[in-house]
Amino acid sequence: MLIIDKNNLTASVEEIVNSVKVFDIHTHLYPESFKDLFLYGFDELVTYHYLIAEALRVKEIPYTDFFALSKKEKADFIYDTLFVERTPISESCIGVLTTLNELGLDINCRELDVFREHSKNYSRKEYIDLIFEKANIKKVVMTNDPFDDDEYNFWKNNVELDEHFNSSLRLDYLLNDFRSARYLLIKMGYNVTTSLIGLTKNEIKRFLVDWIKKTKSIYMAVSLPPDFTLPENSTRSILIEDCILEVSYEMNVPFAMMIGVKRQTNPELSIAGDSLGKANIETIEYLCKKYNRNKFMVTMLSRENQHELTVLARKYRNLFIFGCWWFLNNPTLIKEITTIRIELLGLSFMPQHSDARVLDQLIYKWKHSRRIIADVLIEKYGKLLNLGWVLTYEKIQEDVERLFGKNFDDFLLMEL
Ligand code: FIX
Ligand code: ZN
Repeated sequence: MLIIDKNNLTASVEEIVNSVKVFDIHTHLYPESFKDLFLYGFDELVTYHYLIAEALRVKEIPYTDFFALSKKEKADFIYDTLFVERTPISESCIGVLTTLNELGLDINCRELDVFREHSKNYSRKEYIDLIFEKANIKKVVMTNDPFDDDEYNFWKNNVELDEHFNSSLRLDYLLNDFRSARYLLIKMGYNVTTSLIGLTKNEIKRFLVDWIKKTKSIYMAVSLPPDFTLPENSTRSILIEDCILEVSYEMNVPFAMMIGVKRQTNPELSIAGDSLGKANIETIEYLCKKYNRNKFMVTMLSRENQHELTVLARKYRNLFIFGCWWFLNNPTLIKEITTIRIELLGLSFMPQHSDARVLDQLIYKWKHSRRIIADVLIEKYGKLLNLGWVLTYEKIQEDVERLFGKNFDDFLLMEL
């Protein structure tokens, strides 16, 4: 047993935070068996939609001209704009550099073909292993959308799964565009009418059960706009209250709500055109209270919602809060939000998920977050030491294991 004191605190926490493997519970990654959906390598890294928004903000080129470029041309354009003409100082730019650095590449080489060639030295399988090892990841959760044509076909053809990739059933289309989803459900063999009568609800539940089983999803998920409200008289509310929550309870598959995204604020920016807004916390309160035997996972996109969401989690153990989502995944906000959560909840939440779309991003997303989580922990453990509390290396390791995965495993197993 190693006793922690002021002299070894910082080094011990850093060592533990860097060495505990992470369960990354929300990503947009796929294993190699999903062919073109599996994104990796330099061009994908540099054409991440976070960087598209930053580059098109400062270069006056028609959006359509940019989107007409090939992947390689887009990467050249973004690299020239953000890394050559300017200093790459934003979080997403630094992320690219952190990733290249960790892969052992010289970030000042400026020869993009050198960066491009690097991933080609490995088979896809080897590259996944390399990135998981560098990022120190145990498992990731994919975002699996049966309403997406490409993805649907992989599942229909019994795509090979990989034990490092868990699934989650994504229901945006069903809940945010039921009219269009209905046609696809009919095509998939479910007898769904326009009015949500008993038969249709049963068919939707049948769809949910079938697809949870087919994909082996460990939770269902949806992203929702800032004005998401329950209870209300809407198709979405009927689908959630009468279909999803029933299946979620019966199958012990939590319902994850990612709340606060304003889709296509600037449609010309395509995937980079989404924004955010403050949402209504009462909706989550209503759900946690009324459906107190259901499990809810929630992350919110607006900074303004973070404090009230954390307070609500103190009131309901069926509410699991996770991650610093998307526009919150910046050092200043991760530090603030993680501190608020630790101060109000102790260790009972999941501080981060990567949201990685490109395999290589796991490296920087987790390296940057681990640094901040370690800083927050060092400060709090320091306070305990000042009070004379006896801390051990093993205990800190247990704490970090909770934050990096065990809390979520326990939540899945919890009996309500
Ligand atoms: O809805 C989501 O899961 C979002 O995370 C994404 O759609 C978003 O585009 C993203 O990549 C955020 O990091
Ligand atoms: Zn996401």
